[in-house]
Amino acid sequence: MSKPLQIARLDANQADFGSHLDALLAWESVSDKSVNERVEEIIQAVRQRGDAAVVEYTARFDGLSVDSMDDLILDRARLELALERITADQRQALEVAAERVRSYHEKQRQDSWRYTEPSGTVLGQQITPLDRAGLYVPGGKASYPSSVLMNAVPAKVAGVPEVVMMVPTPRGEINELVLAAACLAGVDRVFTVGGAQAVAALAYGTESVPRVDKIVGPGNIYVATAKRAVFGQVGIDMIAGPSEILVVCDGQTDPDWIAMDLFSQAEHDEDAQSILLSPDAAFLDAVEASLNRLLGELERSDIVRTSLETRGALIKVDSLEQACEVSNRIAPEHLELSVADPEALLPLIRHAGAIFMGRFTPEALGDYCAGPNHVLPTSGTARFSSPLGVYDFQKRSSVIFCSPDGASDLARTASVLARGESLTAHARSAEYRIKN
Ligand code: HSO
Ligand code: ZN
Repeated sequence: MSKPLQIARLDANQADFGSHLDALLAWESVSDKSVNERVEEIIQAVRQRGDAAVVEYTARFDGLSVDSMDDLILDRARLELALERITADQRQALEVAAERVRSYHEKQRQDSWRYTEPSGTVLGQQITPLDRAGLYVPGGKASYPSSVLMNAVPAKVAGVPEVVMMVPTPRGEINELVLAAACLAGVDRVFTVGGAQAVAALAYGTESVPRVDKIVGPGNIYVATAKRAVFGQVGIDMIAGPSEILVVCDGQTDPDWIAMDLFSQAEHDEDAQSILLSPDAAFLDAVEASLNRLLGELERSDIVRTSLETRGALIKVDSLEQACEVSNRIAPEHLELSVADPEALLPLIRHAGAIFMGRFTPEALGDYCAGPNHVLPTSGTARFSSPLGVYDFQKRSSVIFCSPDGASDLARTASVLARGESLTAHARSAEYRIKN
């Protein structure tokens, strides 16, 4: 028997609950000065020396000594080869997931619209996709084929003609599942480059890497810092914090199921956060027992233990309604409503990245194949932001057409406002269009 799990037990009605909760939620993305400086240096080198700098950094950081950038390019034929190399089961699962993610995201596509006023003036909004998107895929333990689908499929559904992917392959280790997912998602080109140098190449372009308009996808501290640094030159998605799950349970779900749901986020990394809220104290005890019994069965039990002991909590609430209030304060990335009647609680939830309804909807299904995106706002940012979606790869342009009559009318208003701002040219430009 390994030592018992030290997970925090709290009561939402204890006097100092607020400060306990704040301490539990506190998480700062490390913004290390030395990381900033090194990232800045890499970005400048890639801007100035293009491919040569990318090749050098790839040799230095990934232990890949290649002669030129050509050796770091994987074309569509190589992606198709990856599809052949994975098992039939894996291929089928990826296909099912890609198809479900695609159908869900089709619904998000925004269409252009317009309306005509009685004067004949037409107003509207034209929707266009980005020309080119860049997708970063981490190497190592966080290299997820499912994330390739979640990032690339919405871009393709939006109509982005070219999706370029960057994935490091330290010492030449290639993840065939990642390439197979890229193939199914319709990724156009892949470079086996990672880190800040990959972000810099996407943001500024090199002889071989085309400059993109937006960079999406998770990454380590170097990648996140580089994305922040190139923001403005290109668009970026969110800067993702550690994964989180909040489970609200009425005490009637099998405690083993809830324990495993909590583990499922904790196993992402040591900083991940798993919290359970229940009005049933005996149920919290039962889940704690399940956590202790099942922990040793996990491949990543060390990561899970650290995550649960430093950032996890089992919290007693008065009622499911109070659980929803606490949940709104947390604004979790993932919220499971593991209760008999989740529909009754749904209207009480104001801030959550994704809401999993009922006992048969574990977050893991959403992570892979339910259809909605698994790139979600973390660290309380669900208060003001939304899941990654097709809309992140579409832009809006306003469209204005004035008929002669419409222009004449509008010009009177514009002229008054322009003169109030002492902008004579604006006023006269408008007044030329007034009919006399
Ligand atoms: N739960 C992660 C996504 C993921 N899970 C990928 C498994 N693979 C996002 O918070
Ligand atoms: Zn996950």
